[in-house]
Amino acid sequence: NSDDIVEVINYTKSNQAKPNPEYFGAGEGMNVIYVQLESLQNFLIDYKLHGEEVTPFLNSLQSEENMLYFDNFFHQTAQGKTSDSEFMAANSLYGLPQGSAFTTKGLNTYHAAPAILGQQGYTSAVFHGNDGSFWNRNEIYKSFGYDHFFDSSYYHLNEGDLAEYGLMDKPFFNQSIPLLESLPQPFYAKFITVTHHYPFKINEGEATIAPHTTGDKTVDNYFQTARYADEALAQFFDYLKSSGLYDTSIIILFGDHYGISNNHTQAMEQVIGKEVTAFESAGLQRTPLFIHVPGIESQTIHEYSGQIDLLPTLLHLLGVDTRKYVHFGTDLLSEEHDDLIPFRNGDFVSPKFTLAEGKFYDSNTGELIEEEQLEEAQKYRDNAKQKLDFSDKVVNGDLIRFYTPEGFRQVDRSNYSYSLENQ
Ligand code: GP9
Ligand code: MN
Repeated sequence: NSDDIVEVINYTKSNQAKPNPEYFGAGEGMNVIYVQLESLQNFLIDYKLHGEEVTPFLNSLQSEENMLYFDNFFHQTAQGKTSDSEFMAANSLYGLPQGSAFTTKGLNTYHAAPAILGQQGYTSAVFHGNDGSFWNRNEIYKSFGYDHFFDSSYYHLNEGDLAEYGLMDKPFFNQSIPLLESLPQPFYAKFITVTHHYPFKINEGEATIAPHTTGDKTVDNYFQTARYADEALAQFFDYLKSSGLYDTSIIILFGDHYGISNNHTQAMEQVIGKEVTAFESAGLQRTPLFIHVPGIESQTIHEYSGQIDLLPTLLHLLGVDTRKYVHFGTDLLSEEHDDLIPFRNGDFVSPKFTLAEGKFYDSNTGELIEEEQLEEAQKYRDNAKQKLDFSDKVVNGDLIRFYTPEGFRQVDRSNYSYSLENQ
């Protein structure tokens, strides 16, 4: 009931992280361009196969100007996969432990990024080369307050350009350009890529690196579609630079979730050259995060962080006060950022302890912890569980509908329609 939201607000308020004055408002008024990189895991960064870099473009971003790279950023998705990562990035609420909140909670009330920014003069849009009904996107995006959703019906789907889940990334980005240019600025635009998706198939003519040699087809091909995704992204960046958008936009790139599941442990041991214990497997849930903000100094940041942290981080960069919103993550550029990163099953990572498959590890050594540390580690676990439980309470109870932050207008779903005919 409506009292429950008060308890939640008290909890999230007491866990807020003060913005870092060095970054607060650093991107005020700028466009926002999100790129969700399908299945891209962080072990690919700087990985060499047959003596070649697999993702030379992403690698080069580590030394790009005005770029932050986070090498301890984790995906926190569960069965909702891509949709869970979107859900967290838009709301700083956790996805559900089972199923997908996108599918089952599409009609809930949300205070999502497009709505918050929409009320500050931003135009919001999602670009995705798959059918709009996939993951119930065309419904939940209305609840999030997205002005536009350019799904596959807005793109030319030439037969040779199709991947398992829609348009291949290169034609997808190319064809997105006129759509992007049709938006008034400032905009909040999100691109969801698809080529680098299980089972990682690619035509021979498109492949520019030979597969890996582990003998596990999924793992071996993973490197070829990763290379393609990297090239597609490089092309998109060329456009952003030549059009001038690069200098007026915050750009956030992140991997949505793992591509190689735990069913491929043996092959992964060959890939990373060490035993894949439960601890290593938790570590493999790192996905890359890059944030470009014109004018800031480049840095590689080792802070432990997760997808739940993206929204407060972005809002603070834009100079938006987040105190009145119900967020379960914290600004990862803040001195007070919370570096306890829960996974959806109650496991967690943090700089000190990792809980993986029910066992506590020392995050530095990867060894099981000593008996005398157990009590402290259990507190971490309880803390992680509390975050997940509170978030589930909000999502399952549709509690946001009982709370209207001052100066915010609740989203009216009937204002939104994405079909091509109505544009
Ligand atoms: C489908 C694409 C893939 O439109 O986003 O979703 P996933 O299978 O990765 O959750
Ligand atoms: Mn995905």
